[in-house]
This record gives sequence, C-alpha cells and structure tokens, in this order.
Amino acid sequence: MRFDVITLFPEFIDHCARIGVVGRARERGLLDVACWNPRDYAGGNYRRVDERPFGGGPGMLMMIEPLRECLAAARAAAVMPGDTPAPLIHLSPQGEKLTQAMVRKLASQPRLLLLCGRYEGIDERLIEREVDAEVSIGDFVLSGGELAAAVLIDAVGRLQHGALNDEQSAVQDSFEGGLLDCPHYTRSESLGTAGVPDVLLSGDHAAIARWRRQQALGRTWLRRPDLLARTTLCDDDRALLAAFSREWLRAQAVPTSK
Ligand code: 9D3
Repeated sequence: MRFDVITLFPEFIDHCARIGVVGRARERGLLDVACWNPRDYAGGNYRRVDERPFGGGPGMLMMIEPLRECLAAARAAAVMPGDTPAPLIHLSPQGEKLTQAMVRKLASQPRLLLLCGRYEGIDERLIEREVDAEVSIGDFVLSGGELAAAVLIDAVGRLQHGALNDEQSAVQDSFEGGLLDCPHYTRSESLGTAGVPDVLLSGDHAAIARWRRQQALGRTWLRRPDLLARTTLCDDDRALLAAFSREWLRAQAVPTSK
C-alpha cells in the first residue's frame, strides 16, 4: 500500500513512518510513504504558502495554488496504466471521526492521498473539488493535520498483511473484538509477584484464559459501557461479566459497622 502525504512538515511524517511496526512494514516493502511539500510548489522570493481569508478575521489559510500544484504532482507520481485514481483524504476537525471499522476499510485500498492542513485550514472550494473524504481523529484541537495523518498511517499500516508478528496478531486487538484489553503483568526484580493475580501464576491455562476474558469484559463494562452496548455477549461471557460485576459491587459497598 502507498501513502502520498501533502504536508508542510514532511520530516515529521517521514520520522513517524520509520518507527516500530510501521517502520518495519516499510522496510519489508509492505508500505510506501511519500511526502509532498506545497512549499516546493510556491512561487516568489519568499515561497509563501499562506494567504489571508476573505471576510477578514484572525488567522491565515493555506494558499490555493501551491497546494493544487503539489496535489497534482502527488496524484501523477507512480501511476500505472489502468490504476484507478487514489482517494484524497483531508485530515480535518470537521471530518468523520476515525474508527477501527474505517481503518479496516482504508487498509484495503492500494493507495491513499492524505492532505494535512495548517493555519486555519483550506479554501472550501478546493475541498469540494478535490477531497473525497474528511477524517478527524477526535474531539480535541490540534495545530495541524500532520499528527492525525501519522495516526491514520500507523493504524492502517499495521494492518498490512505481514506487518505484525504472530504475537501482535490484529484479531486480538482491543476494538477489533469490541472489548478493552485485560491487565498485563511481568517479572520484576523490585516488585516480585506482589499484586499479581494468583491465577496468572497457577499455570492453569484454561483458568488464565477465563480470567483474562472476564477482566476484558469487566473493564469494558466499567470504563466503556458504550462499547459493550454495541456487542451481543454469548452465555459464557454474560456469566463471566455477571460474576465480575457482583464481585465489583460487593467491593464497592460501604462496610457497615454493626
Ligand atoms: C483554534 C482554531 N479553530 C478555530 C475555531 C479551528 C481549527 C483549525 C485548524 C482547529 C484545528 C485545526 C487543526 N486541526 C487539524 O488539522 C486536525 C484535527 C484536529 O484538530 N482535531 C482532531 N482531528 C484532526 S484532523 C486534522
């Protein structure tokens, strides 16, 4: 899969795409990330890429012409005869919120163009004419689209076939299964096994699997009831969760002095 990122900060995207699972996917040739800088398509002595908005007010917009030429160059690069044009995704606070379902759909595309805004954003006409989808990564304010693009590349990149090791298998992911993860524990010289649930030290693999499933269910119930509401649980899961909530409610109850 190939990403073409239109950004005023190509070094940032490049750096992100060299790290960890995504970096390895790139080394393995599963993923290609190319950056395109509108500044390289800006004219004049100052190579300006910002422009004042019609109607006045504070802040600047990205200048249209460098952006259009940059986009045209990105679109034209590495196109084979018969290729369908790659969709252009604008990372934007006005976009649809990114979900794992969306990530999965995007991961099946051979190529995506990502457009990162800076300043107050991009002329609406360019968005109307060129952009196929707008994507936000959540309800908080960033200073530009690059972090959002890096998030998308990470989430999509790790799903490329062969990017993950067996242990990191994507089917186990939180959200893929509709549940949060269970807590994890490891060997520690300073802490010993204090605070580690006994069952994890028992060697009883069936009991461990049951405990982990129950913790996943219980933590989703406590922290993300919205996720739980969208999943139908089998009888075993419902029994595990019922036992978890009974225990949790008992532990919460104010001890009464007699
Ligand atoms: C404070 C500026 N805002 C004026 C009302 C508008 C605004 C413009 C540009 C807010 C944020 C940005 C830059 N953000 C993004 O480019 C962005 C983003 C985000 O801020 N939050 C979540 N997802 C995304 S995707 C791109």
